[in-house]
Amino acid sequence: MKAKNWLYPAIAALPLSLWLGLPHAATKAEPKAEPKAAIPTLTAAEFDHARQIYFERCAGCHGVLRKGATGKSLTPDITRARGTEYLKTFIKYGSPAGMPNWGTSGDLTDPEVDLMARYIQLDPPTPPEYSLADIEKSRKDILPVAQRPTKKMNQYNLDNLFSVTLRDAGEVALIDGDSKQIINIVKTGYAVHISRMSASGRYLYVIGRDARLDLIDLWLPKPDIVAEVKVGMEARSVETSKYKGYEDKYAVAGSYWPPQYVIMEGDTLKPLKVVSTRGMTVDNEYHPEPRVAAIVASHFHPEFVINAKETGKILMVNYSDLSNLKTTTIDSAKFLHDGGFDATGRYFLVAANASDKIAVVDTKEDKLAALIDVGKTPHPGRGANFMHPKLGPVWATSHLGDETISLIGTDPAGHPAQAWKVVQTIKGQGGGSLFIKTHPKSSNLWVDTPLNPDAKLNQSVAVFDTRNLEAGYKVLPIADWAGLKGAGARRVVQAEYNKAGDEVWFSVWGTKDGESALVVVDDKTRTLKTVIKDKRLITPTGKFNAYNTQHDVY
Ligand code: DHE
Repeated sequence: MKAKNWLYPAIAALPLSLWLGLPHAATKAEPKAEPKAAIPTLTAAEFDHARQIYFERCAGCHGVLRKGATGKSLTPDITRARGTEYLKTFIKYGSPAGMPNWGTSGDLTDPEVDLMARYIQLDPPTPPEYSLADIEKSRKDILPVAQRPTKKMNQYNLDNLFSVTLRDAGEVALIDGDSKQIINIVKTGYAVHISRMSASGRYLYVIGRDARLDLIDLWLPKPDIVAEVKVGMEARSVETSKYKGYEDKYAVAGSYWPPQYVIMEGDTLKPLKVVSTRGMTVDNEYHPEPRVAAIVASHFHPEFVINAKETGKILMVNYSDLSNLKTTTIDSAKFLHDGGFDATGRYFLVAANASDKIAVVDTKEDKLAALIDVGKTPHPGRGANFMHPKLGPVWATSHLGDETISLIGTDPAGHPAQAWKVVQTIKGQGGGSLFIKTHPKSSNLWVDTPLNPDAKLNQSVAVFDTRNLEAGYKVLPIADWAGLKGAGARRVVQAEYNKAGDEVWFSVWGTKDGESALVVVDDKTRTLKTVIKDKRLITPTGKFNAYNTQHDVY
């Protein structure tokens, strides 16, 4: 029996038992503490199938070693005590605190729900390590630098290009934001997580969950991939050097497994330095799997801001001398996840989601500016910056675990009384929110709720007027507007503005075999502008407007 080659090509040659790092579950002796009857058994084929589903659906929240982060710890001592029936219910129906309803959404069949409930009662397999040599071996110079154009060779308005993740297709769609036409559909890694722009706006980097990083050259007559590398087994984040003098020079990708980051040449993806994030948590306990969550590039120093999820350590990695790498380690709170800059670009606000806190880093002074208690499981995406009519500049986050939206004051010089405090809490539609968004030219604040188990909530979006938050929100039925055929999930996820800030795009995330769409809303009138439908738009989720992503506009 073999590991699934398409997903882990670099280790496909290894015997499965080595890749699992454990005796195979189907033949494994029972753990000592539990009675034999309490431990489910899986056939080898079932185990392989479950491991694949776990990677695709569960590992992101619960961790490869299942020690928990955004999701709860699922180590066998806990799962066996819960038992198969309890676990099946949870997996099938989800919870308002953010566990997706995998069964009722149609993502998993009943037998798969049953399989996963049994699988997570077995010991988690440990994947292998991945060295710089492994990374280099995986690299493909598809169009070498010498053969690339020296100027832009197309007529597209690249500032208004959207890179759209087609999650289950393992592709991104490059869409012309002006004409709404698809420019190209590019084959990428599995379930691309984010897209990031190089400082110059020429290169687009997309990272798959399977840690495949693709470099897209937007200057080609038809923008396409020019280099590719696999940086690990599982990843979520990528960023490029933005400091003056280092524009487009380096890229950095963080992996979930192995827990490490790699700094590469920006235009070839040649790996230059790999650094492990394993070590002590902020509570001074060793953690074997501190996964790399959000990464941003400092505008004040030649530094990457790298967030190690499980340790709660924020690493300010100075890339000016890679042989003598200087890193300032900032202690914050455990379970760092996603975040964005304040409107000035000086402060980086990141959710320590399972700690219910937002950490604020001063990227000029390389210090923790504050650690702020917010609602349950904050999940801002990059967050939303706007001018509060009474309280000055604020940055906002919504939450996975409750319906609140926390507004945090971000102007210590002009509004010291408000700085780094939750200055107002407003209530949205419900829990299960993932992303909140506004634009400097807009007074709309959009809050999605794609992980709320109630279809009414996960198929619509709430919008507030930032000039009058007390008036509450209006609900727009985005999924209804998409007019999709057939049944199944159609979660409305992640608002993203165009460059001008006068329209806002939503994904209507359908099933893999069904229809999905992008819905474009006129920001001023909050009415439907257009629906982008195409049979190639399979499960769209994240969308990244080139200009807004390049310039940290949100
Ligand atoms: Fe994400 C951002 C991790 C599930 C869509 N997501 C991020 C970031 C991290 C992360 C670390 C910040 C990257 C950065 O800024 O450098 N996401 C994870 C997970 O671990 C998790 C919880 C589970 C998993 O298995 O991956 C997870 N994320 C999802 C989804 O299910 C989403 C909704 C759909 C999808 O495509 O997978 C999803 N995540 C996104 C998007 C962003 C993101 C769209 C960027 C938002 C932005 O506006 O910047």
